[in-house]
Amino acid sequence: MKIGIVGLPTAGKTTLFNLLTNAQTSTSSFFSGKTDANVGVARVPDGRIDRLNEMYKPRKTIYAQIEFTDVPGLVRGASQGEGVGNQFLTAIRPVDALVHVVRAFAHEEVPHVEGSIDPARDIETVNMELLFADLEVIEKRIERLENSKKRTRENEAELVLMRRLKEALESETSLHSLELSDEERALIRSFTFLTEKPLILVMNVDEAQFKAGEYPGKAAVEEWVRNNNVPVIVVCGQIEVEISNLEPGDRAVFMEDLGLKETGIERLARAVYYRLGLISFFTVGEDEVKAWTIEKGTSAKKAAGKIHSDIERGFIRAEVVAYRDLAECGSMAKVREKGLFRLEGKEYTVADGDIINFRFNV
Ligand SMILES: Nc1nc2c(ncn2[C@@H]2O[C@H](COP(=O)(O)OP(=O)(O)O)[C@@H](O)[C@H]2O)c(=O)[nH]1
Ligand SMILES: [Mg+2]
Repeated sequence: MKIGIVGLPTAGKTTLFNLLTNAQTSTSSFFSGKTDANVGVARVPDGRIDRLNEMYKPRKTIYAQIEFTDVPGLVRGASQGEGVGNQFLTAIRPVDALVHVVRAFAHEEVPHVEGSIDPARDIETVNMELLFADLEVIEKRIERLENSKKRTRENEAELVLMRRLKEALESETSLHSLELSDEERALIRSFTFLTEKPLILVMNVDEAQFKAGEYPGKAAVEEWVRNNNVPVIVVCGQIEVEISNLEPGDRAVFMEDLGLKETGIERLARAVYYRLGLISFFTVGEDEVKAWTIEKGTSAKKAAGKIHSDIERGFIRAEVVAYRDLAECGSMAKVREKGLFRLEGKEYTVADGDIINFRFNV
């Protein structure tokens, strides 16, 4: 799974990227003018894997992973060449979802590019730049189709669709919220439009705002979020950096003092999974404890195919235990004793947190 991080300069994108991927990419207190993207892999935090790890003490522990791409800041007019332009957006064309980091924090030494803190305005600015980037692609395509001498029936249909997309973007509707048939979605998939991607907002607040549960323009942001059906999670980049610099043992105390049950990174990972309709199942053993990411609604047989096509092909049955049952019972023996060990067939819909052992025959 791939996620792109977008936002204005100095919103805290690279700070978040470093936290997620344990990278040491330098952040900057001004618009750095960089034009290349940072790419890194984040381990999806999962307390269930931590616990399974303690139980099985496997030789290898494999968490789910998300690849993050951190691109330079978009500025107002980037599509017209302002700042460093918007060509760097090609780096996030292949991603599955966008995380938009919005700045709410105040910081005297780090001026905001627009001179003031106004998250709702910034959300609009970045959205407009994403709309413009898609519009540019669509206009080129329309021009090509219109100018081609011999147009097939498919070309005609595509032209009609492209004009519809153009109209939507011009009225500031993202392609994600546009009603399209499955066929139409399939037709435009290869264009990898940015506004078609699921979006998650990360509001980067400072410590005072975090503690107060308030930030400038919160009401306007919440209205935008409701109207556009986009999840927002509030994170304090500063606190997250401090947490990540602590020894694991000190972390819990520090977080408890702040009234935090989870880090912002954990909440973000969960929001991404939820937004993309993803769940995890686990395979366990002395050799390896591993998290596998699948779409909600996936059958046991298809899930087996995630591990290996042979296991899918030769699927016999799935031995399933819910993580929560194992955690409560404390051991597999107890799980069996209580009758919580299940045998499921190929049509079984895998649930989040299922621990599965596939029986197969090839
Ligand atoms: N006070 C405060 N400063 C932050 C926070 N997040 C980032 N910064 C600072 O803001 C500046 C810009 O951060 P950076 O991650 O480079 O932003 P980017 O341009 O969006 O990648 C850096 O000096 C960071 O240290 C935060 O939550 N609070
Ligand atoms: Mg940056």
